[in-house]
Amino acid sequence: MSVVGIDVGFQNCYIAVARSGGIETIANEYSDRCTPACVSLASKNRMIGNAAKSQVITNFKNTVHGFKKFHGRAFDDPFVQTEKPKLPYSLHKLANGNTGIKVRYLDEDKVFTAEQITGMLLTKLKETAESALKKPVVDCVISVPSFFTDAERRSVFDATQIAGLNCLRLINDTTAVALAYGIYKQDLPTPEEKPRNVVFVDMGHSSFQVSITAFNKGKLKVLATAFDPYLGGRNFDEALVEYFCEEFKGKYKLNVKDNPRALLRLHQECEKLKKLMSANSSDLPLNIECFMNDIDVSSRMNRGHFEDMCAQYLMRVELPVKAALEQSKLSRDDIYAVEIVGGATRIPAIKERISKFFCKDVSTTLNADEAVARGSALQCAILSPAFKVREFSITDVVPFPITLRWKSPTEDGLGQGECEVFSKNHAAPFSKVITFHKKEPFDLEAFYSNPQDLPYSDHRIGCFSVQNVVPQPDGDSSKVKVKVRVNVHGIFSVSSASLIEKQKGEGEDMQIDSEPMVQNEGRAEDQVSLERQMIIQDKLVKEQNDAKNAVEEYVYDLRDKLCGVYEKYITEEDSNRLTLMLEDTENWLYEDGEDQPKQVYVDKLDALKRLGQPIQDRHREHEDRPRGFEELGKKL
Ligand code: ATP
Ligand code: K
Ligand code: MG
Repeated sequence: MSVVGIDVGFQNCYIAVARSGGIETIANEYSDRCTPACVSLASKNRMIGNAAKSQVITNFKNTVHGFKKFHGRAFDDPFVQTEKPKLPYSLHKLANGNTGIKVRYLDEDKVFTAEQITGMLLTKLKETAESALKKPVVDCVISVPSFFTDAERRSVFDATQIAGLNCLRLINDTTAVALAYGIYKQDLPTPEEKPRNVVFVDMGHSSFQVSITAFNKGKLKVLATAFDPYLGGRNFDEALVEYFCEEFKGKYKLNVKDNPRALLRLHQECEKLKKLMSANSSDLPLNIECFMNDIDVSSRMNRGHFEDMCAQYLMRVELPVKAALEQSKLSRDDIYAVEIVGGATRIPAIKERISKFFCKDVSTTLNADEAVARGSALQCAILSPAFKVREFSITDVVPFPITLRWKSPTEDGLGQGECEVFSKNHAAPFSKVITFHKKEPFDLEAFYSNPQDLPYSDHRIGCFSVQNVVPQPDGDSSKVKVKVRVNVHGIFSVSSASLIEKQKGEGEDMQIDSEPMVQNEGRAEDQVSLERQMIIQDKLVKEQNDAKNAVEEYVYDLRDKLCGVYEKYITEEDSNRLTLMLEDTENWLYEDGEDQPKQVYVDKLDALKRLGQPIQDRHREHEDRPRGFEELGKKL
């Protein structure tokens, strides 16, 4: 059984695995521990991760990135509508109202759901984990932002199923970080002592999350979470992009925004510049050759100017930090440490603001990029029977209060009511039993209590119908016990209901029909099988490419050797004939042989090898001979 944790970031994904030596983050086939959250669709196959990122500019219409926030979101959602014009690829409204992604794939127009795109990304991450572990990966823990609502969580969960993963838990980013921080600490207070309170701050590319967590030996309890779901590194990139677009309009008369390729390049360069400014306070150059209309552009920027430009974003840093502290009811003196992770916390002005608020230096004891994945792998290890790990109990919180409203069809007025079943920062996972007195089936509607606080346009969670409720034999109402639950993934449900019979005091289970407000478009089985087909297609294309490359390599290798080491082992005439043949093959590879079935390349290579092998054999025989004598000599 696999023990894997995956941090699916807006920009960057990391995988950590548990091995006998402990938790390790693993590298992909590019020796990169970071896999870009990027999927590129093409006429024959898909490219995912690093290979897709290299297509961002060349195949911009079909290279999908920045899709994490489309999970479970309506196409008409204001966030989706503000993103849409900024994206190089197209969005499409799905039949269920959700956001679809429209691309050209296998020479056809295709619309994929966010679940499918994340499913593709997870397929790649799964394969990376499998090649590191050298065994199939199924069980895993995946991280999500702490502010993800029910619909977003269900959508990510569906994506894990599309990829054939068994997600043991969707863990909140900051909770994974807290686990990575706490599990190895030997000096935590005993359960009777006052807990150690630590603030965790994660600013990634798209969002800002804060949690305050209390640690005792063997356990952590999240006290509060707060967030700015729309504040992250990308805001700082965009500020730079805006600035240079304006400047280039005046200086070079260029309308960068009309040219998607140039705009994408500017984005990449601005992100690099932003990172450089974290380490340098001096004036830094920005140079892009052949930027647009054959014009080279150049400019300069420094940290002070950058911070002025981003004042509106920097101002927002304090708000979630303050909100978290208030909710935790702790004072600054109760805080033991402020641990920061996430790429964007490397911006000095952000660090300063956090540090100033707590009147304390921030700590960077955790790996800023890998802590979320490592914590997720630790959670997977705890949940997996296949792995022995220190016991550690985790209590998370509900990010937004949840209200339940009930109504029966006929009992009008009297049969209606509502109550808040989970308050903000209520412990999670958690089950509660609520008792109703009913004579007939009734409906329960769950929704987030405060729509205005929700970073999401729909505050409804789902509708649950409790079936088969009947009056008691004496005509009185029956006592119905309903269990409501926020599960291990942070997903709400009405998990069971039972009718208590007056005489016996025993419960009889009732049927519940549940219907979440937002459902994944398309049947799960169809999406799973489509993903499998695409995996097979990618594999075929890869095998075809490998076979083609093998022919090409052989041609180059043999040609080099014919004028080098093989020269003595072939007649001039044969050598000329073979060289001509190699040249023909090379030309063929660029013309008719550009796109042939794998077997054609295999046969081609065999034919060439039949001619090359005898020369190689003669060469090797000759090489081996003296060495053989030498070795013999030494033995004597
Ligand atoms: P999210 O958590 O929002 O889903 P993510 O997990 O993909 O996103 P991270 O990998 O934590 O995000 O961080 C990426 C962001 O950090 C990018 O905006 C990147 O430019 C920024 N970043 C990385 N290094 C630096 C640096 N040295 N200085 C400034 N910003 C940096
Ligand atoms: K990340
Ligand atoms: Mg992140």
